[in-house]
Formats: sequence, structure tokens, C-alpha cells
Amino acid sequence: MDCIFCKIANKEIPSNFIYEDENVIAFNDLNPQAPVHFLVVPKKHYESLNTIDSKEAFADIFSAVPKICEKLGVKEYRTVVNTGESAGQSVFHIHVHVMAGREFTWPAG
Ligand code: DGP
Repeated sequence: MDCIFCKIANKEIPSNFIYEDENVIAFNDLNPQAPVHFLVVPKKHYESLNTIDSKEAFADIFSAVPKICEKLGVKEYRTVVNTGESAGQSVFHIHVHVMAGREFTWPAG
């Protein structure tokens, strides 16, 4: 399967991880939308939120977010999970965007 985030997770593409544990990695977004903008990505390939098949996978991904934020000294942040093309998903390996360091508006664009 030709998946850029699988290649990053497998270290086929060198990347600076800001976090790694048994199941999850995090790295800075290539196209940052805020002073802090990183992605939390499971090592296992799931196309999107719609195809996650275990509570453990949800827990692994989302429990990493506050851990990483604490490590970075980030207390307030926006999390985004784009699901499907019309919602803005461009990489079809689930990831949580975590953005901080500026004011965010609502509704999201
Ligand atoms: P989304 O549009 O929600 O699927 O977000 C995909 C994000 O992934 C987008 O903000 C840009 C980022 N991205 C895509 N390819 C790479 C890459 O090779 N390295 C990094 N660090 N980020 C990437």
C-alpha cells in the first residue's frame, strides 16, 4: 500500500518525531496552519475515523494528545480530524491535527 503516513511511521521516510510510543507517532505538519501544528498518527493503517475498529485504537490516538501537549507546554489547542474529501481529508491514514499558538474561530472553515 502506498501510504505516506505508513512510510513515515515505518521510518522509510526520515522524519522528526515529536512523540513516539508503541502504537502512535506525532510529527509536525508539513503545511502548518498555526505556530504549533502537529499530527498524531497511529502506526497501524486506518483509512479514516470511519474504519477504526477498536476502542483501544481510539484511546491510543486521543490519549497521546494531552501527553504531547504537556510535553510541549501547550495548554489550549484545537484538534481536528478531517474525515473524507469534502471535509478536507487529503491523507487517507487517520490523523488528529493539533494546533495551538493563535486564536481560533468557530465555526471552522
Ligand atoms: P488532511 O488534509 O486532514 O488529510 O491533513 C493532511 C496533512 O498532512 C496536511 O496538513 C499536510 C500533512 N502532510 C502531508 N504529507 C506530509 C508529509 O509527508 N510530512 C508531513 N510532516 N506532513 C504531511
